[in-house]
Amino acid sequence: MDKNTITVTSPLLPDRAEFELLLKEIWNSKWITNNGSFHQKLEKALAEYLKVPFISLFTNGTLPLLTALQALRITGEVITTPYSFVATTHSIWWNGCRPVFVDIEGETCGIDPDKIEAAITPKTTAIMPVSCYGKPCKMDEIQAIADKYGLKVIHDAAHAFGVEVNGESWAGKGDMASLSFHATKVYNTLEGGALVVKDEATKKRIDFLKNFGFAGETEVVAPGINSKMDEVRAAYGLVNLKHVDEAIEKRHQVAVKYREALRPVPGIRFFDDMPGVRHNYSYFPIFINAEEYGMTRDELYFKLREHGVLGRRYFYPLISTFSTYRSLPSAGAENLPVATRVANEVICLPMHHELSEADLTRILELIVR
Ligand code: T4K
Repeated sequence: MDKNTITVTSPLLPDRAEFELLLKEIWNSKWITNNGSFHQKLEKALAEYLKVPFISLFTNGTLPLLTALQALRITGEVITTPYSFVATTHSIWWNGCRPVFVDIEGETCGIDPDKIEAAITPKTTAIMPVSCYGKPCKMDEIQAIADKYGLKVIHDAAHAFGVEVNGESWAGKGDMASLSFHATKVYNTLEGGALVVKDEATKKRIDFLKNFGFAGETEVVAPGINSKMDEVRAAYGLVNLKHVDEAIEKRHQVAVKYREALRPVPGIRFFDDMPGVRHNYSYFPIFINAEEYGMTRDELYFKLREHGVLGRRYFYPLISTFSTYRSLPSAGAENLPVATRVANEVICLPMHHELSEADLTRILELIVR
């Protein structure tokens, strides 16, 4: 890739000297996976950082979703959003359940609680909302509906690392919440992820499930899978955690500059901070009204690309339009008008801790007209 290319994100890398010291410890101990000491330390450090009671590490952010559905014994139909990364819906499918798509609202790009009840059938057992871009979805309303109908809530919080609402961790919301520590996320462990759970017994069950179902040397208590994080990634994660607040602050400064420059531009909408929320600025989506802006979303997207600015159209196309899912009864565009419109308007602008003033000037000169 040309060195002048500006990518949508850039991974937060840990201090190498510090990481190498931990690597030496791993080499000396010869303990490289299966709940080693760095794995245990990272679980403890993350539970403290995220202010959550219990957390179980995974190899990525897809397997915790899959495992949460297993652990909660979800069957039948699961209500979810089409406006997400495809892993959200795949996790439902891999559990032999049917995804039921419900439209989103424009305020957070999360599932619209006002449209959930109409999608509930006798087969519905769970709701899987997503806090898209790290914006807190309308969880109070979603949880109230779940409680009324006896449904479980599996919260895909892949984007919401470190997000807090009125001092409360957003990763604690839902019966279980899943996080992604992929390279493209605010906090990464190369690949990685986690499941946040509410009590020790549930954590124990999750820990069995991610280790083939083993409960001790000779006892298998469930049809588990292998999704354990290894020691190298756990050590990397421990060092990276020290720098994540600084990275979030740098992202915040980028958001402030984008907003300042884009606010006067007709036809471009973006999110402002929400009151009481500690945001993580994981993405900076803008939404283009072609008529007012004088250019379509795709015209702007390809113009940016031509000039080496690689924004991304997260989340276009909608999951419901992929060939695997488009024949589902809930997948039609007429059922999903807001998601369909938003997917056609969005560009996520480059957003990371290393963007320079010169990068921002280059990006904004291409957009502001
Ligand atoms: N739920 C939600 C709501 C999610 O968004 C995701 C993942 C998941 C669940 C599942 O979590 P994981 O199983 O992935 O942990 C990316 C990521 O692969 C994916 O993690 C993420 N969501 C999704 C939204 O985006 P791509 O295909 O867009 O990534 P890629 O490889 O095109 O990278 C984008 C840019 O990032 C590159 O142009 C440059 C930069 N980059 C990327 C990588 C991988 C780097 O600088 N270094 C790197 O190593 O999917």
